[in-house]
Amino acid sequence: MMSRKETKALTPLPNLTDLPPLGMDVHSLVEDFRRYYTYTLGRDRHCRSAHYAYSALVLGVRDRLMERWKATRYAYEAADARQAYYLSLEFLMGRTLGNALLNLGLSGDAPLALQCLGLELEEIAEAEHDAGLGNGGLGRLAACFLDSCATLKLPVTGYGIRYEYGMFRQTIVDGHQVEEPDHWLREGNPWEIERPEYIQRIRFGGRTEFYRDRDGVLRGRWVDSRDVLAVPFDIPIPGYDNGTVNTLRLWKSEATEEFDLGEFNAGLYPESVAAKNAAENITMVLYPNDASESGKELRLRQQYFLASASLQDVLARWIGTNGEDFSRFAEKNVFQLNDTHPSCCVPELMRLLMDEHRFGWDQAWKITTATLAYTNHTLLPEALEKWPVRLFRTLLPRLLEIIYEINARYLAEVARRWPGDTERQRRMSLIEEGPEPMVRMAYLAIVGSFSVNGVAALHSRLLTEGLFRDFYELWPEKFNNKTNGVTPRRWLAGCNPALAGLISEKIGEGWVADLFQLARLAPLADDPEFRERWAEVKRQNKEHLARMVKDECRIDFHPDALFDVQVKRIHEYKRQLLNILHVIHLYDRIKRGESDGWVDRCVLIGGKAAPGYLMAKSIIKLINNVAQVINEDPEVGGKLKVVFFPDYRVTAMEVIAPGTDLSEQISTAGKEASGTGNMKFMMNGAVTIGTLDGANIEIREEVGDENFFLFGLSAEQVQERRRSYDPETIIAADDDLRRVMQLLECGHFNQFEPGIFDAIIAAIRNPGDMWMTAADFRSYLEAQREAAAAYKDRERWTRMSILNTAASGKFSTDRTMIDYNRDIWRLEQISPFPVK
Ligand code: 26Q
Repeated sequence: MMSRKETKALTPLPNLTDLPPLGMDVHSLVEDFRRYYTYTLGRDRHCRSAHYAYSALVLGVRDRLMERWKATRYAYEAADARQAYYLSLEFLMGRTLGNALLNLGLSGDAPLALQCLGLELEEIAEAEHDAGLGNGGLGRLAACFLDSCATLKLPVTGYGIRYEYGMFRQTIVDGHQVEEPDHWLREGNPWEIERPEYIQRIRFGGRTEFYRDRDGVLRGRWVDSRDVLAVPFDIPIPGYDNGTVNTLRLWKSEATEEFDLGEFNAGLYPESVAAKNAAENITMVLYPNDASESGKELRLRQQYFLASASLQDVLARWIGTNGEDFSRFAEKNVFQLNDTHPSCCVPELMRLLMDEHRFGWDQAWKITTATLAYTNHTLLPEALEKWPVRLFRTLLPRLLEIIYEINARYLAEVARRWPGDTERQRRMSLIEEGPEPMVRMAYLAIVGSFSVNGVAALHSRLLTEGLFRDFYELWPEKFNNKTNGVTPRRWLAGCNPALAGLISEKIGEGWVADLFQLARLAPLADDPEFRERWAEVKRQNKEHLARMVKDECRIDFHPDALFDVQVKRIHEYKRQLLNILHVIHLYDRIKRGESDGWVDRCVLIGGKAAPGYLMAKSIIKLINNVAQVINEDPEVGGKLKVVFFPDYRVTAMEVIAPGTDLSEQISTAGKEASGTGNMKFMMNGAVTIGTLDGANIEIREEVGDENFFLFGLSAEQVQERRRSYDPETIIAADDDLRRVMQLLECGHFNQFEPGIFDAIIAAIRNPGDMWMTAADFRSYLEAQREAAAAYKDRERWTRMSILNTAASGKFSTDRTMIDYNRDIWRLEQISPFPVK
């Protein structure tokens, strides 16, 4: 590997980058494609690989983004705009091409241009790998936020990590999940621009030294550290039809020049290469856990690496224009922390201001707590991040000192507010005492931020009543709700062109950037002709989904059947188990000849399990075994089909959501912070069967309870019932559940694999079952029966479908970003300079 050397500085001519705008017509696209394909990529008509056609197209599209990118940056600079930075360990972007074409207004002309060359866009687009730099909801939310911020012309930059390996690819072998590495960058990534001119240096290890600076002030300084470089790669984020292009900056770790082989004693050659590797390992792989993984040093390195690189980048830009005058820094900058993962920002910003920019504690604290804001994404106490103090001491010693100082000063405030309440001080301390003392990252984030928000109304309320109650009592003004959303560009206009076309035909195209306009569809639910067309589009989308299921799972889904879908990470609280118990019940009814008034159903379940989460992996195995028994039974036939769809990811959801009738949102109430898949399904005209959890509550409020299949205990009832929960009695009193348990327990689905589902069975029967699967079984069955009856009445179902899409306006991330901006960021919308 070459080291990074300074190149000689140039004085560029003023007109070096002044160029006429690129054509946005079919002819210009064709010409550019040919030039890139032939000269830049050096291919000709003998080349059969879709990769090069894809690359040639992307290079042409990227040029058009590039000129808007510059025009946007200049406009932000000229306005001296206040800017926000969205810091996230995850950005689950999926594919970029289709979205870039849509937002640039090229989704009509690009396919025509390719047609002129005898190529098909759909086929070429398949060559793009998903950028799977996230686990699930939190990562995809970050991606949707970026799209909406660009669309709203908000000066927001995303900061993340450029993982060499993204979310693992999931294959299913004998019904078990098998993980394969996702080397998504192997064929290069034409969307990224490396920017070595903005490299930052990140410290690890070492110790603190105290010294007197030139004014005689005592200061700390981090010495004997082992340093790593952070190299930025920028990805353009276009707004919809508005000329704005924002930036997602992803950091890659590299060894510093000190690791250069030449500088090492020849005898230490292997050690020096190993040390270099350790530096470059930091950004090697995404942790595939969607709940915190305890104690892994490399993960803490990643978190600090992102926090430090991003803060230093913003500070360097500030100093570039303002010198060391930070008086207006907090006025002009705000950092949004996506969960606690980047919460090292709290002590790191303090360190940078004090140790590197000579601030005193109070001034530094003022700036820190005026610029950081924290979003929480979980209610599960066990998922709150904690790191061993011991690990901080060796890896980030200077940060630990600062955390202790923050803690001492803030606990003094707690003591002033509640004198003598030592129990409360212990509870609220940033340090959890015990045999292995831990840093409580959520508390650190709350103390260091001026805003703390949850992601749905129920979630935000439960945070202030439960998990963060003490903090709410201390600082009620910090707490607020920001209900999640999804971007309608990807999740309706992009993934469902047939439905988007029908909608635009009736109400115009304004809805794409103003989703509340979908409300104008509601009256059309009474128009039989419109319903007919709506149903026809849904049918086409179901055929498309059925083809994908056939290709992936070798099972036939008939589009007349009710398509019943649950896709999300596999987790006990999300209760894929409840879904499969219902499937077993349907099978039991067929086998017992109880199929009067039957409604044919195709059940699709998909999602990844964290590799170390054994229960989640058993649930995948159970779904696969149940599917096999049902699909192979000729007596069941077309009445019921079940698949476990492998490798669920962004690109799969783009086919799944448009083809779904019934959206399963069945978490134990009080456990799902928000959910966002629920919103994608609703937007695409699926009806929800769900509990009163997360954003389901707001979905039901918007669409009306007659257009939503509600079941199950409320969050309050769950709490209440926990004390006397007795699944044995529930099972004994419910013939349907008893028979389902009997089928499971007699080994009907694991004839040749004795005992493999024992842990699952025990969990259902356990009075301590946190997820209370048996408690909601009966009510779930009844809701499912209602859903089937509603589906049978095609007119009624289509009406419900239309009304769901019509009521989905609130769940656009445009609305979410307007809320963040009004209450937290307070940015001005800034129009880019025209591309001339
Ligand atoms: C933390 C530390 C170490 C390793 C991994 C992690 C980690 C990684 C990812 C912890 C949590 C996550 C992801 C959480 C997540 O996706 N939460 C979901 O966020 C969505 C967006 O707000 C909500 O809609 C979902 O309800 C919530 O579960």
